[in-house]
Amino acid sequence: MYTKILIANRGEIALRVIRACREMGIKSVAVFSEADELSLHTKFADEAVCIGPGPSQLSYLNTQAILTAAELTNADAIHPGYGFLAENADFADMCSKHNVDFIGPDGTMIRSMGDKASAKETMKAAGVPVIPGSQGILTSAAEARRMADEMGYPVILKATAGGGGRGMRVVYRAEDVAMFYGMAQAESGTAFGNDGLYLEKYIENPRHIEVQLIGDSHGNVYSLGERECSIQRRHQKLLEESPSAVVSESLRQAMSAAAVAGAKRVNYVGAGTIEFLLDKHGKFYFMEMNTRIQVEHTVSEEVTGVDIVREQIKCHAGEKLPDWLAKLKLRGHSIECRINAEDPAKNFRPSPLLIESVHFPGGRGIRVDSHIYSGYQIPPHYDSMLAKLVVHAPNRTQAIERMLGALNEFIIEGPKTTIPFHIQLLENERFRKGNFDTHFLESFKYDPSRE
Ligand code: MV4
Repeated sequence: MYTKILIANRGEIALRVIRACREMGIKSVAVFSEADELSLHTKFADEAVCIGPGPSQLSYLNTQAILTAAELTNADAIHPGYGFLAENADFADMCSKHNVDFIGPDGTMIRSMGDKASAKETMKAAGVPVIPGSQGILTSAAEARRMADEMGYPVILKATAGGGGRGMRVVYRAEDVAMFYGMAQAESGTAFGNDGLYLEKYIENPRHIEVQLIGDSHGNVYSLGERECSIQRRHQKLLEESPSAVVSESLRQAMSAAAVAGAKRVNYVGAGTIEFLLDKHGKFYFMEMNTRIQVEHTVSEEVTGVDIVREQIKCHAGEKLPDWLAKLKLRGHSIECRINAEDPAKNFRPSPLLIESVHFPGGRGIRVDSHIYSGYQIPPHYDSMLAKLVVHAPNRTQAIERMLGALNEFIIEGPKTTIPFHIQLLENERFRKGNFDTHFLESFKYDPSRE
Protein backbone atom coordinates (compact mmCIF):
# COMPACT_ATOMS: atom_id res chain seq x y z
CA MET A 1 0.00 0.00 0.00
CA TYR A 2 1.09 3.58 -0.51
CA THR A 3 2.68 5.47 2.37
CA LYS A 4 2.03 8.98 1.04
CA ILE A 5 -0.40 10.35 -1.56
CA LEU A 6 -0.22 13.82 -3.09
CA ILE A 7 -3.65 15.23 -3.97
CA ALA A 8 -3.50 17.31 -7.16
CA ASN A 9 -6.80 19.07 -6.52
CA ARG A 10 -8.67 21.42 -4.21
CA GLY A 11 -12.07 21.93 -2.62
CA GLU A 12 -14.35 19.17 -1.42
CA ILE A 13 -12.73 16.39 -3.47
CA ALA A 14 -9.30 17.14 -1.99
CA LEU A 15 -10.88 16.79 1.47
CA ARG A 16 -12.63 13.59 0.37
CA VAL A 17 -9.28 12.04 -0.61
CA ILE A 18 -7.49 13.35 2.51
CA ARG A 19 -10.15 11.66 4.67
CA ALA A 20 -9.78 8.37 2.81
CA CYS A 21 -6.00 8.53 3.22
CA ARG A 22 -6.29 9.22 6.94
CA GLU A 23 -8.59 6.21 7.46
CA MET A 24 -6.16 4.02 5.50
CA GLY A 25 -3.07 5.15 7.42
CA ILE A 26 -1.68 6.92 4.35
CA LYS A 27 0.00 10.32 4.72
CA SER A 28 -1.48 13.09 2.56
CA VAL A 29 0.15 16.00 0.76
CA ALA A 30 -1.97 18.94 -0.37
CA VAL A 31 -0.91 21.23 -3.17
CA PHE A 32 -2.44 24.68 -3.15
CA SER A 33 -2.48 27.88 -5.14
CA GLU A 34 -1.81 31.29 -3.64
CA ALA A 35 -5.60 31.82 -3.66
CA ASP A 36 -6.11 28.65 -1.58
CA GLU A 37 -3.69 29.30 1.27
CA LEU A 38 -6.62 29.47 3.71
CA SER A 39 -8.50 26.52 2.16
CA LEU A 40 -9.30 23.48 4.28
CA HIS A 41 -7.41 21.00 2.10
CA THR A 42 -4.30 23.06 2.77
CA LYS A 43 -4.94 22.90 6.51
CA PHE A 44 -6.15 19.29 6.85
CA ALA A 45 -3.49 17.45 4.82
CA ASP A 46 -0.38 16.23 6.65
CA GLU A 47 1.78 18.47 4.45
CA ALA A 48 1.02 21.27 2.00
CA VAL A 49 3.04 22.71 -0.87
CA CYS A 50 2.28 25.95 -2.72
CA ILE A 51 2.42 25.33 -6.47
CA GLY A 52 1.74 28.78 -7.92
CA PRO A 53 -0.67 31.69 -8.37
CA GLY A 54 -4.46 31.52 -8.30
CA PRO A 55 -5.28 30.89 -11.97
CA SER A 56 -5.52 27.11 -12.59
CA GLN A 57 -3.11 27.19 -15.53
CA LEU A 58 -0.39 28.40 -13.17
CA SER A 59 -1.14 26.02 -10.28
CA TYR A 60 -3.55 23.05 -10.41
CA LEU A 61 -2.73 22.51 -14.08
CA ASN A 62 1.00 23.16 -13.66
CA THR A 63 2.26 19.60 -14.15
CA GLN A 64 5.93 20.46 -13.50
CA ALA A 65 5.16 22.15 -10.19
CA ILE A 66 2.98 19.24 -9.09
CA LEU A 67 5.55 16.60 -9.99
CA THR A 68 8.23 18.63 -8.22
CA ALA A 69 6.01 18.78 -5.12
CA ALA A 70 5.57 14.99 -5.29
CA GLU A 71 9.32 14.51 -5.56
CA LEU A 72 10.12 16.94 -2.71
CA THR A 73 7.65 15.30 -0.35
CA ASN A 74 8.44 11.71 -1.37
CA ALA A 75 4.86 10.96 -2.36
CA ASP A 76 4.47 7.54 -4.00
CA ALA A 77 1.18 8.31 -5.73
CA ILE A 78 -0.83 11.27 -7.04
CA HIS A 79 -4.63 11.41 -6.76
CA PRO A 80 -6.00 13.85 -9.36
CA GLY A 81 -9.61 14.02 -8.11
CA TYR A 82 -11.96 15.19 -10.89
CA GLY A 83 -11.44 18.03 -13.39
CA PHE A 84 -7.97 19.61 -13.68
CA LEU A 85 -5.51 16.80 -14.60
CA ALA A 86 -7.81 13.83 -13.91
CA GLU A 87 -8.17 12.85 -17.58
CA ASN A 88 -4.91 14.28 -18.89
CA ALA A 89 -3.13 11.37 -20.61
CA ASP A 90 0.17 13.27 -20.90
CA PHE A 91 0.19 13.90 -17.15
CA ALA A 92 -0.49 10.22 -16.44
CA ASP A 93 2.49 9.39 -18.68
CA MET A 94 4.67 11.96 -16.91
CA CYS A 95 3.81 10.42 -13.53
CA SER A 96 4.83 7.02 -14.76
CA LYS A 97 8.16 8.42 -16.06
CA HIS A 98 8.77 9.96 -12.63
CA ASN A 99 8.00 6.67 -10.87
CA VAL A 100 4.96 8.00 -9.06
CA ASP A 101 1.67 6.12 -9.42
CA PHE A 102 -1.15 8.07 -11.06
CA ILE A 103 -4.40 7.10 -9.29
CA GLY A 104 -6.30 6.64 -12.52
CA PRO A 105 -5.86 4.49 -15.60
CA ASP A 106 -2.66 4.76 -17.64
CA GLY A 107 -2.14 7.36 -20.38
CA THR A 108 -3.00 4.90 -23.14
CA MET A 109 -6.37 4.10 -21.57
CA ILE A 110 -7.21 7.78 -20.96
CA ARG A 111 -6.30 8.58 -24.58
CA SER A 112 -8.36 5.74 -26.02
CA MET A 113 -11.47 6.68 -24.03
CA GLY A 114 -10.84 10.39 -24.69
CA ASP A 115 -11.20 9.77 -28.43
CA LYS A 116 -14.97 9.32 -28.45
CA ALA A 117 -15.31 7.78 -31.91
CA SER A 118 -12.71 5.10 -31.19
CA ALA A 119 -14.06 4.51 -27.65
CA LYS A 120 -17.43 3.84 -29.27
CA GLU A 121 -15.96 1.30 -31.71
CA THR A 122 -14.15 -0.41 -28.81
CA MET A 123 -17.39 -0.69 -26.83
CA LYS A 124 -19.28 -1.92 -29.88
CA ALA A 125 -16.69 -4.68 -30.35
CA ALA A 126 -17.22 -5.67 -26.68
CA GLY A 127 -20.95 -6.11 -27.34
CA VAL A 128 -22.07 -2.87 -25.69
CA PRO A 129 -25.05 -1.31 -27.50
CA VAL A 130 -24.07 1.86 -29.36
CA ILE A 131 -26.14 4.49 -31.18
CA PRO A 132 -26.45 3.80 -34.94
CA GLY A 133 -24.14 6.05 -36.93
CA SER A 134 -20.85 6.44 -38.77
CA GLN A 135 -18.11 3.91 -38.22
CA GLY A 136 -15.29 6.00 -36.80
CA ILE A 137 -14.71 9.55 -37.99
CA LEU A 138 -16.28 11.07 -41.07
CA THR A 139 -14.10 11.97 -44.04
CA SER A 140 -16.31 14.70 -45.56
CA ALA A 141 -19.54 16.66 -45.30
CA ALA A 142 -20.75 14.71 -48.34
CA GLU A 143 -20.31 11.44 -46.44
CA ALA A 144 -22.21 12.90 -43.48
CA ARG A 145 -25.02 13.93 -45.84
CA ARG A 146 -25.26 10.46 -47.44
CA MET A 147 -25.38 8.73 -44.06
CA ALA A 148 -27.93 11.16 -42.61
CA ASP A 149 -30.19 10.87 -45.68
CA GLU A 150 -30.05 7.09 -45.33
CA MET A 151 -30.82 6.83 -41.63
CA GLY A 152 -33.19 9.77 -41.44
CA TYR A 153 -33.22 13.00 -39.47
CA PRO A 154 -32.50 14.26 -36.88
CA VAL A 155 -28.85 13.30 -36.58
CA ILE A 156 -26.10 14.64 -34.35
CA LEU A 157 -22.54 15.55 -35.34
CA LYS A 158 -20.06 15.07 -32.50
CA ALA A 159 -16.42 16.03 -32.08
CA THR A 160 -14.36 12.91 -31.45
CA ALA A 161 -12.17 14.94 -29.08
CA GLY A 162 -15.22 16.55 -27.43
CA GLY A 163 -17.35 15.10 -24.70
CA GLY A 164 -19.47 16.53 -21.96
CA GLY A 165 -21.53 18.29 -24.59
CA ARG A 166 -18.79 20.31 -26.28
CA GLY A 167 -18.51 20.36 -30.07
CA MET A 168 -21.94 18.90 -30.92
CA ARG A 169 -24.52 19.93 -33.54
CA VAL A 170 -27.99 18.52 -33.95
CA VAL A 171 -29.11 18.50 -37.60
CA TYR A 172 -32.83 18.35 -38.43
CA ARG A 173 -32.72 19.01 -42.19
CA ALA A 174 -30.65 17.64 -45.06
CA GLU A 175 -29.86 21.12 -46.35
CA ASP A 176 -28.15 21.98 -43.01
CA VAL A 177 -25.66 19.09 -42.96
CA ALA A 178 -22.89 20.79 -44.93
CA MET A 179 -22.94 24.04 -42.98
CA PHE A 180 -23.20 22.37 -39.55
CA TYR A 181 -20.42 19.97 -40.52
CA GLY A 182 -18.18 22.95 -41.33
CA MET A 183 -19.06 24.73 -38.10
CA ALA A 184 -18.54 21.69 -35.88
CA GLN A 185 -15.26 20.87 -37.61
CA ALA A 186 -13.87 24.40 -37.26
CA GLU A 187 -14.98 24.61 -33.64
CA SER A 188 -13.47 21.32 -32.56
CA GLY A 189 -10.25 22.04 -34.45
CA THR A 190 -9.87 25.29 -32.52
CA ALA A 191 -11.05 23.97 -29.17
CA PHE A 192 -9.31 20.57 -29.09
CA GLY A 193 -6.65 20.65 -31.83
CA ASN A 194 -8.50 17.72 -33.42
CA ASP A 195 -11.26 18.33 -35.97
CA GLY A 196 -12.47 14.73 -36.32
CA LEU A 197 -16.27 14.36 -36.31
CA TYR A 198 -18.58 11.37 -36.14
CA LEU A 199 -22.30 11.10 -36.75
CA GLU A 200 -25.15 9.43 -34.88
CA LYS A 201 -28.90 9.17 -35.02
CA TYR A 202 -30.16 11.85 -32.61
CA ILE A 203 -32.02 10.32 -29.67
CA GLU A 204 -34.80 12.71 -28.68
CA ASN A 205 -35.61 13.28 -25.00
CA PRO A 206 -33.31 10.64 -23.55
CA ARG A 207 -32.32 10.17 -19.94
CA HIS A 208 -28.67 10.27 -18.95
CA ILE A 209 -27.93 7.21 -16.87
CA GLU A 210 -24.43 6.13 -15.94
CA VAL A 211 -23.00 2.98 -14.37
CA GLN A 212 -20.30 3.23 -11.70
CA LEU A 213 -17.54 0.69 -12.16
CA ILE A 214 -14.54 -0.37 -10.14
CA GLY A 215 -11.80 -2.57 -11.58
CA ASP A 216 -8.67 -4.11 -10.06
CA SER A 217 -5.38 -5.17 -11.68
CA HIS A 218 -6.37 -8.86 -11.35
CA GLY A 219 -8.98 -8.70 -14.09
CA ASN A 220 -12.05 -8.07 -11.93
CA VAL A 221 -14.55 -5.33 -12.77
CA TYR A 222 -17.73 -4.78 -10.73
CA SER A 223 -20.76 -2.58 -11.20
CA LEU A 224 -21.86 -0.38 -8.30
CA GLY A 225 -25.23 0.29 -9.93
CA GLU A 226 -26.50 3.26 -11.89
CA ARG A 227 -26.95 6.96 -11.32
CA GLU A 228 -29.71 9.12 -12.77
CA CYS A 229 -28.01 12.26 -14.11
CA SER A 230 -30.70 13.78 -16.33
CA ILE A 231 -31.16 16.87 -14.15
CA GLN A 232 -28.60 19.07 -15.83
CA ARG A 233 -28.34 22.56 -17.24
CA ARG A 234 -25.95 23.28 -20.12
CA HIS A 235 -24.24 19.95 -19.43
CA GLN A 236 -23.66 20.87 -15.78
CA LYS A 237 -25.32 18.36 -13.48
CA LEU A 238 -27.26 19.89 -10.61
CA LEU A 239 -28.82 16.85 -8.94
CA GLU A 240 -28.07 13.14 -9.20
CA GLU A 241 -29.67 10.09 -7.67
CA SER A 242 -29.20 6.38 -7.28
CA PRO A 243 -31.00 4.24 -8.19
CA SER A 244 -32.85 5.79 -11.15
CA ALA A 245 -36.63 5.94 -10.72
CA VAL A 246 -37.08 4.29 -14.15
CA VAL A 247 -34.49 1.52 -14.06
CA SER A 248 -35.98 -1.90 -13.29
CA GLU A 249 -33.89 -4.67 -11.77
CA SER A 250 -33.65 -6.40 -15.17
CA LEU A 251 -32.58 -3.18 -16.92
CA ARG A 252 -30.02 -2.59 -14.15
CA GLN A 253 -28.60 -6.08 -14.71
CA ALA A 254 -28.40 -5.49 -18.47
CA MET A 255 -26.76 -2.05 -18.18
CA SER A 256 -24.32 -3.30 -15.55
CA ALA A 257 -23.42 -6.37 -17.61
CA ALA A 258 -22.79 -4.21 -20.69
CA ALA A 259 -20.68 -1.70 -18.74
CA VAL A 260 -18.64 -4.46 -17.08
CA ALA A 261 -18.08 -6.17 -20.45
CA GLY A 262 -16.85 -2.89 -21.95
CA ALA A 263 -14.47 -2.19 -19.08
CA LYS A 264 -13.16 -5.76 -19.05
CA ARG A 265 -12.47 -5.59 -22.78
CA VAL A 266 -9.99 -2.76 -22.15
CA ASN A 267 -8.59 -4.21 -18.87
CA TYR A 268 -9.88 -1.22 -16.98
CA VAL A 269 -8.30 -0.52 -13.58
CA GLY A 270 -9.65 1.88 -10.97
CA ALA A 271 -12.89 3.84 -10.63
CA GLY A 272 -14.66 4.56 -13.91
CA THR A 273 -18.06 5.37 -15.29
CA ILE A 274 -19.86 4.36 -18.44
CA GLU A 275 -22.46 6.91 -19.53
CA PHE A 276 -25.55 5.69 -21.34
CA LEU A 277 -28.47 7.37 -23.02
CA LEU A 278 -31.78 5.66 -22.23
CA ASP A 279 -34.45 6.27 -24.86
CA LYS A 280 -38.22 6.39 -24.33
CA HIS A 281 -38.54 2.72 -25.37
CA GLY A 282 -36.22 1.63 -22.57
CA LYS A 283 -33.29 0.93 -24.88
CA PHE A 284 -29.86 2.06 -23.69
CA TYR A 285 -26.80 3.08 -25.67
CA PHE A 286 -23.15 3.74 -24.80
CA MET A 287 -22.26 7.43 -24.87
CA GLU A 288 -18.86 7.98 -23.19
CA MET A 289 -16.56 6.47 -20.59
CA ASN A 290 -15.17 8.67 -17.82
CA THR A 291 -11.84 7.49 -16.47
CA ARG A 292 -11.97 9.35 -13.15
CA ILE A 293 -13.75 9.55 -9.82
CA GLN A 294 -16.82 11.72 -10.43
CA VAL A 295 -18.47 14.42 -8.34
CA GLU A 296 -21.58 12.25 -7.92
CA HIS A 297 -19.79 9.07 -6.77
CA THR A 298 -21.31 9.82 -3.35
CA VAL A 299 -24.83 8.59 -4.21
CA SER A 300 -23.40 5.25 -5.32
CA GLU A 301 -21.48 5.03 -2.05
CA GLU A 302 -24.67 5.60 -0.08
CA VAL A 303 -26.69 2.87 -1.77
CA THR A 304 -23.87 0.30 -2.02
CA GLY A 305 -22.01 0.96 1.24
CA VAL A 306 -18.74 0.90 -0.73
CA ASP A 307 -16.13 3.62 -0.09
CA ILE A 308 -15.27 4.18 -3.75
CA VAL A 309 -12.21 6.38 -3.15
CA ARG A 310 -10.77 3.82 -0.74
CA GLU A 311 -11.32 0.96 -3.19
CA GLN A 312 -9.92 3.09 -6.05
CA ILE A 313 -6.70 3.67 -4.10
CA LYS A 314 -6.46 -0.04 -3.24
CA CYS A 315 -6.93 -1.03 -6.89
CA HIS A 316 -4.07 1.19 -8.06
CA ALA A 317 -1.85 -0.14 -5.26
CA GLY A 318 -2.37 -3.63 -6.76
CA GLU A 319 -4.86 -5.08 -4.28
CA LYS A 320 -7.63 -7.43 -5.34
CA LEU A 321 -11.25 -6.31 -4.90
CA PRO A 322 -13.39 -8.44 -2.54
CA ASP A 323 -15.47 -11.17 -4.24
CA TRP A 324 -18.70 -10.09 -2.55
CA LEU A 325 -18.87 -7.05 -4.86
CA ALA A 326 -20.28 -9.49 -7.44
CA LYS A 327 -23.49 -9.94 -5.45
CA LEU A 328 -23.99 -6.39 -4.31
CA LYS A 329 -27.59 -5.21 -3.78
CA LEU A 330 -28.54 -1.55 -3.81
CA ARG A 331 -30.08 -0.46 -0.49
CA GLY A 332 -32.55 2.44 -0.32
CA HIS A 333 -32.29 5.64 -2.31
CA SER A 334 -29.74 8.45 -2.39
CA ILE A 335 -29.90 11.97 -3.83
CA GLU A 336 -27.15 14.56 -4.20
CA CYS A 337 -27.79 18.28 -4.63
CA ARG A 338 -24.90 20.40 -5.82
CA ILE A 339 -24.82 23.61 -3.80
CA ASN A 340 -23.10 26.17 -6.01
CA ALA A 341 -22.23 29.82 -5.39
CA GLU A 342 -24.49 30.87 -8.27
CA ASP A 343 -27.59 33.00 -8.50
CA PRO A 344 -30.44 30.90 -9.93
CA ALA A 345 -32.45 34.11 -10.47
CA LYS A 346 -29.72 35.53 -12.71
CA ASN A 347 -29.06 32.67 -15.10
CA PHE A 348 -26.83 30.93 -12.54
CA ARG A 349 -24.29 33.73 -12.60
CA PRO A 350 -21.32 32.93 -10.29
CA SER A 351 -21.39 34.65 -6.91
CA PRO A 352 -17.83 34.24 -5.53
CA LEU A 353 -18.20 36.20 -2.31
CA LEU A 354 -17.24 35.90 1.35
CA ILE A 355 -19.02 33.13 3.31
CA GLU A 356 -20.17 35.38 6.14
CA SER A 357 -21.58 32.41 8.00
CA VAL A 358 -22.57 28.85 7.27
CA HIS A 359 -24.68 26.25 9.05
CA PHE A 360 -24.65 22.66 7.77
CA PRO A 361 -27.73 20.43 8.08
CA GLY A 362 -27.43 17.18 9.98
CA GLY A 363 -29.27 14.12 11.23
CA ARG A 364 -29.75 10.58 10.07
CA GLY A 365 -28.94 9.86 6.44
CA ILE A 366 -27.50 13.30 5.73
CA ARG A 367 -23.99 13.87 4.43
CA VAL A 368 -22.34 17.17 3.54
CA ASP A 369 -19.09 17.04 1.55
CA SER A 370 -17.83 20.60 1.61
CA HIS A 371 -14.74 22.72 2.02
CA ILE A 372 -16.44 25.93 3.14
CA TYR A 373 -16.48 27.49 6.61
CA SER A 374 -17.62 30.78 8.18
CA GLY A 375 -15.18 33.45 7.03
CA TYR A 376 -14.09 31.56 3.89
CA GLN A 377 -13.51 33.77 0.87
CA ILE A 378 -14.52 31.93 -2.34
CA PRO A 379 -11.69 32.39 -4.86
CA PRO A 380 -12.91 33.59 -8.28
CA HIS A 381 -10.61 31.23 -10.23
CA TYR A 382 -12.34 27.87 -9.85
CA ASP A 383 -15.70 26.17 -10.28
CA SER A 384 -18.51 27.38 -8.11
CA MET A 385 -19.45 24.22 -6.21
CA LEU A 386 -19.48 24.89 -2.45
CA ALA A 387 -20.95 21.66 -1.13
CA LYS A 388 -22.55 18.38 -2.04
CA LEU A 389 -25.60 17.69 0.06
CA VAL A 390 -26.24 13.96 -0.03
CA VAL A 391 -29.13 12.12 1.59
CA HIS A 392 -29.86 8.43 2.01
CA ALA A 393 -33.31 7.09 2.91
CA PRO A 394 -35.28 3.84 2.50
CA ASN A 395 -37.03 4.97 -0.70
CA ARG A 396 -37.17 7.82 -3.21
CA THR A 397 -40.12 9.64 -1.61
CA GLN A 398 -38.44 9.63 1.79
CA ALA A 399 -35.14 10.71 0.24
CA ILE A 400 -36.89 13.71 -1.35
CA GLU A 401 -38.48 14.66 1.99
CA ARG A 402 -35.18 14.25 3.82
CA MET A 403 -33.45 16.40 1.20
CA LEU A 404 -36.08 19.15 1.50
CA GLY A 405 -35.59 19.22 5.27
CA ALA A 406 -31.83 19.40 4.90
CA LEU A 407 -31.99 22.15 2.25
CA ASN A 408 -34.19 24.22 4.54
CA GLU A 409 -31.69 23.79 7.40
CA PHE A 410 -28.69 24.64 5.19
CA ILE A 411 -27.82 28.29 5.76
CA ILE A 412 -25.16 30.07 3.74
CA GLU A 413 -24.86 33.82 4.29
CA GLY A 414 -22.91 35.86 1.75
CA PRO A 415 -23.10 34.46 -1.77
CA LYS A 416 -26.25 33.54 -3.67
CA THR A 417 -26.57 29.76 -3.88
CA THR A 418 -28.51 27.03 -5.67
CA ILE A 419 -30.27 26.01 -2.41
CA PRO A 420 -33.61 27.75 -3.22
CA PHE A 421 -33.51 26.31 -6.74
CA HIS A 422 -33.18 22.76 -5.37
CA ILE A 423 -36.10 23.32 -2.99
CA GLN A 424 -38.40 24.27 -5.90
CA LEU A 425 -37.08 21.41 -8.01
CA LEU A 426 -37.81 18.85 -5.29
CA GLU A 427 -41.33 20.28 -4.92
CA ASN A 428 -42.00 19.93 -8.65
CA GLU A 429 -44.63 17.32 -9.47
CA ARG A 430 -42.87 15.95 -12.55
CA PHE A 431 -39.62 15.61 -10.63
CA ARG A 432 -41.39 13.82 -7.78
CA LYS A 433 -42.99 11.39 -10.20
CA GLY A 434 -39.64 10.68 -11.84
CA ASN A 435 -41.13 11.95 -15.08
CA PHE A 436 -38.21 13.86 -16.62
CA ASP A 437 -35.42 13.64 -19.19
CA THR A 438 -32.24 15.57 -20.07
CA HIS A 439 -34.32 18.52 -21.32
CA PHE A 440 -36.35 18.91 -18.12
CA LEU A 441 -34.49 21.98 -16.82
CA GLU A 442 -34.94 23.82 -20.14
CA SER A 443 -38.64 24.22 -19.33
CA PHE A 444 -38.49 24.17 -15.53
CA LYS A 445 -39.56 27.57 -14.17
CA TYR A 446 -37.69 28.79 -11.13
CA ASP A 447 -39.57 31.46 -9.17
CA PRO A 448 -37.11 33.96 -7.61
CA SER A 449 -39.93 35.65 -5.69
CA ARG A 450 -40.25 32.56 -3.49
CA GLU A 451 -36.72 32.94 -2.10
C1 MV4 B 1 -26.54 12.59 -27.75
C2 MV4 B 1 -27.85 13.03 -27.53
C3 MV4 B 1 -28.84 12.51 -28.33
N1 MV4 B 1 -28.53 11.63 -29.30
N2 MV4 B 1 -26.29 11.71 -28.72
C4 MV4 B 1 -24.48 15.45 -24.51
C5 MV4 B 1 -23.21 15.27 -23.78
C6 MV4 B 1 -22.43 14.27 -24.52
N3 MV4 B 1 -21.93 13.31 -23.60
C7 MV4 B 1 -23.37 13.66 -25.49
N4 MV4 B 1 -24.64 14.35 -25.35
C8 MV4 B 1 -25.74 13.95 -26.02
N5 MV4 B 1 -25.53 13.03 -27.00
C9 MV4 B 1 -27.27 11.25 -29.49
N6 MV4 B 1 -26.99 10.39 -30.45
C10 MV4 B 1 -28.10 13.95 -26.53
C11 MV4 B 1 -27.04 14.45 -25.78
C12 MV4 B 1 -27.40 15.43 -24.80
C13 MV4 B 1 -27.34 15.18 -23.44
C14 MV4 B 1 -26.87 13.97 -22.95
C15 MV4 B 1 -26.82 13.72 -21.61
C16 MV4 B 1 -27.24 14.70 -20.73
C17 MV4 B 1 -27.69 15.91 -21.18
C18 MV4 B 1 -27.73 16.17 -22.52
C19 MV4 B 1 -28.20 17.38 -22.97
C20 MV4 B 1 -28.25 17.64 -24.31
C21 MV4 B 1 -27.84 16.66 -25.21
